[in-house]
Amino acid sequence: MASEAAYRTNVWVDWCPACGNFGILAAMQKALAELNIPPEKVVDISGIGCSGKISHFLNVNGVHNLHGRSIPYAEGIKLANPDLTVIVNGGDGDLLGIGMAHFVALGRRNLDIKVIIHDNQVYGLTKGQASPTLRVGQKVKSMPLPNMQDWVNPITVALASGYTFVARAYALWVDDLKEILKMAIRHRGAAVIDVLQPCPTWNNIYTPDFYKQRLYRLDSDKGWDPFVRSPDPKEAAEKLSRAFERAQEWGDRIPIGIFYVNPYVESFADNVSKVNTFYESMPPAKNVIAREDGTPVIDLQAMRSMFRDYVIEVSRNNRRQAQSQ
Ligand SMILES: Cc1ncc(C[n+]2csc(CCOP(=O)(O)OP(=O)(O)O)c2C)c(N)n1
Ligand code: SF4
Ligand SMILES: [Mg+2]
Repeated sequence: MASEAAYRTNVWVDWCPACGNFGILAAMQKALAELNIPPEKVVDISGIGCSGKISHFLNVNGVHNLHGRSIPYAEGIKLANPDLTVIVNGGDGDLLGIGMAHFVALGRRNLDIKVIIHDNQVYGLTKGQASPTLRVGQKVKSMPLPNMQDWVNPITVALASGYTFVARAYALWVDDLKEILKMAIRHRGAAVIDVLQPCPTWNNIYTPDFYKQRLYRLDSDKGWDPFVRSPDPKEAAEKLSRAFERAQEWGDRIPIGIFYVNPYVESFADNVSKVNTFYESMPPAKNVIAREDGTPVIDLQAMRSMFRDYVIEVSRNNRRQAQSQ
């Protein structure tokens, strides 16, 4: 097992005291260490928000990306180099507001990427406006009026979009979150973990006290089995429907844990391999682009003149066509 310290940078962690993001960072470092994945084999892509700063604090490859655009960026990286463990960290605003279309698209593709939603129900970085996970009628500290829009439920959206690993965790229960993260990373397919993350600076509704009184673990219920254990579509449909039902629960009792896991769905990479038989053995990142002496394999000079000849030919044809009309 690697040491957690191997995944720490020396960048000052500037989140507010008692921010739930600290728990998510610690759980990630522990999970990667216990899975013994070398830092150079991990890529963390984050969006803009307090949550997005995490890629500076994790000693792995990282991209602090545009607001809402982490998922397509991650998809490009994973497709180019399937050997990498690709993780997206984003806020509830980043992933479920501006980035919602990409969030849905990743579920449809079932590409092997892990999405961690830092669900604090606010736009933390921009001073506490309502995010897409704040309920209608609620008013957190910095809002002048109660929220006029209702929420989106990250679990039901993920299930409906086709994610094959869907879970919810709590940022301050670091060991539980770490275990779920490890399972998500081991799962081959699109995974999402909705992490309930207290924001003590702006969110005075969803506080640690609020959660302490309501959270319960799904696996404390003896009959709960979220794992699809055979390729039989009937079993998947039944487990999916139970997951949808359980995801509606948000009141005196709030479930955390694993809602649904289906390892039998083909991923986008499997489908790419069917079209391009070389993809698996020679994905783009493994293509040889230079000889041992550093000269490029492709003759760029020849390509340039081929391209020039092509452009000249096209413009000649266009001119001829225009003259004949
Ligand atoms: C394209 C674009 N639109 C808007 C913003 C302004 N902006 C920065 S962070 C943010 C929301 C952050 O909220 P969330 O994604 O929930 O992250 P948190 O800070 O809560 O972790 C917004 C709207 C931006 N940076 N880029
Ligand atoms: S504003 Fe909220 S989410 Fe952002 S660092 Fe502070 S406590 Fe954390
Ligand atoms: Mg947020």
